[in-house]
Amino acid sequence: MTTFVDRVELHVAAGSGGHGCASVHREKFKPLGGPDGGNGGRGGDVLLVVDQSITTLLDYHHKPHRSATNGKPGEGGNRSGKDGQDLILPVPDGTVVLDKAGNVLADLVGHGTSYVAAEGGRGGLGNAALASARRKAPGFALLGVPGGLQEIVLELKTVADVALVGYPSAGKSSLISVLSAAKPKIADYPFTTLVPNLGVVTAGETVYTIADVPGLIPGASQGKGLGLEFLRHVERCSVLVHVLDTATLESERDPVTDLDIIEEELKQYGGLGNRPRIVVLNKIDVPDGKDLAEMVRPDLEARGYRVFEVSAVAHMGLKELSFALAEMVGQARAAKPKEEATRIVIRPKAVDDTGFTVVQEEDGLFRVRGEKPERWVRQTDFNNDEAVGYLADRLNRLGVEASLMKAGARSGDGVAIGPEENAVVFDWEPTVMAGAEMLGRRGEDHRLEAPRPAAQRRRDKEAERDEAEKEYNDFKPF
Ligand SMILES: Nc1nc2c(ncn2[C@@H]2O[C@H](COP(=O)(O)OP(=O)(O)OP(=O)(O)O)[C@@H](O)[C@H]2O)c(=O)[nH]1
Ligand SMILES: [Mg+2]
Repeated sequence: MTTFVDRVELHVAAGSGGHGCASVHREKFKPLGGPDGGNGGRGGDVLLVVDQSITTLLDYHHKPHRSATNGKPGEGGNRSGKDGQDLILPVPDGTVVLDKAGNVLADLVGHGTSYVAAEGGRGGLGNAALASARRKAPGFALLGVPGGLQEIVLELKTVADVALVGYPSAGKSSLISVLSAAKPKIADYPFTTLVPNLGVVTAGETVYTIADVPGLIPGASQGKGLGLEFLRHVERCSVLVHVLDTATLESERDPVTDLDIIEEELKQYGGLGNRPRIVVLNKIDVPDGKDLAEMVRPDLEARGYRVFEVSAVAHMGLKELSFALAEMVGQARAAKPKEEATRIVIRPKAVDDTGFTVVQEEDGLFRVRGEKPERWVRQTDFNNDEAVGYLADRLNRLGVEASLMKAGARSGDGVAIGPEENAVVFDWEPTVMAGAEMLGRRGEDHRLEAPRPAAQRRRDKEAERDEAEKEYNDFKPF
């Protein structure tokens, strides 16, 4: 059974906003008491939050679809709908968030660091909130905005100060087991370690973490053995340790050749070139091993490496090694700029919410893009003429009409608002949109003067509410 997963695709859906309510206050002997439809609640966000007690992305491997709850619709009597609940997804320290194309969206390091992976939709305003001096009795409300849907990739890059690399069976896991309290699996067959192990070492005043990765073999960069896949777990380390086997029985191997081969594979992986490295010659409890270690030591030192002779099994040279590592980790930490606060909330990249663009596409279609126009379209109940008129007013006030005109759009041209896969397309009627005011002042509800029979009004209202509710209930992102 898998117990460790370090890369998952995650589909997150934030909650949708609840629809606003269009309702008219009713009292005995006071048939039209004014609009009293409440606002819809906000949809919940989906947040990723670093939790250091979590070490694997396994949960998300099993359940890759996560959604926050929707806001509730507003109700008559000025009752607002409840907000949806945020969904908090705990992730391990060192989780990198990427989009499907592989672009890094966030790098989550430090307990409590959080990232809004999908934003909840706004609730729609009820007709009470939409009322104004000019529009005393709006017969419509705004729809809730659908919650954001995101497909993201989570990748775990273990956060360790020291990383051990080397051939299979060189003794990397054995070293972790004797330097720290961690108890990784150790055995005399290659590729015992299938996933990185992490241990905490205390040397004097310094406490640091040490990790190993599955053994590397020649051709790892071409996918031989377990390949280089796990090297991302060493990317964050400040010190690399080459663990070299002085007691291998394979005839074509010796510590210096092993080192060259591992270095070549690291080079293929890339990005680790400037990391300080030291060499550990392990298994000097074996007499031949000790001899070989003495023999290669000058050669390695000539290349500029600090060399440590140790035996993980016989506990030789360990203290010296762990203090040397502590010193190097200390230097690396001192060189690093102090991290401000660990708790940073990173939001998805800010959208410019004031602007919009109008572009004529090859097929003649005019496309309007912009946070506001796109949201307004989603908030509009297209079955309600008054709501459509309100949308036209908003677009007009933002200057969309004028820009379309400037871009050469003429009556009857196709206009799309939104991205290709999710746009509202209509035939442009500038006189209707720009001249919306000419059709009579919107909001002066003729029903105030000549009310429909109460039963009819109730039926209309119920039908409207039913429809809004149905749409709300039907909205299931997955
Ligand atoms: N004699 C001797 N044997 C050792 C020493 N260190 C490790 N070994 C043995 O070498 C074998 C491999 O050790 P591991 O710690 O599992 O090696 P590894 O580098 O983690 O190997 P992979 O996980 O396969 O990459 C085991 O049988 C260990 O007992 C040592 O200092 N002396
Ligand atoms: Mg191992």
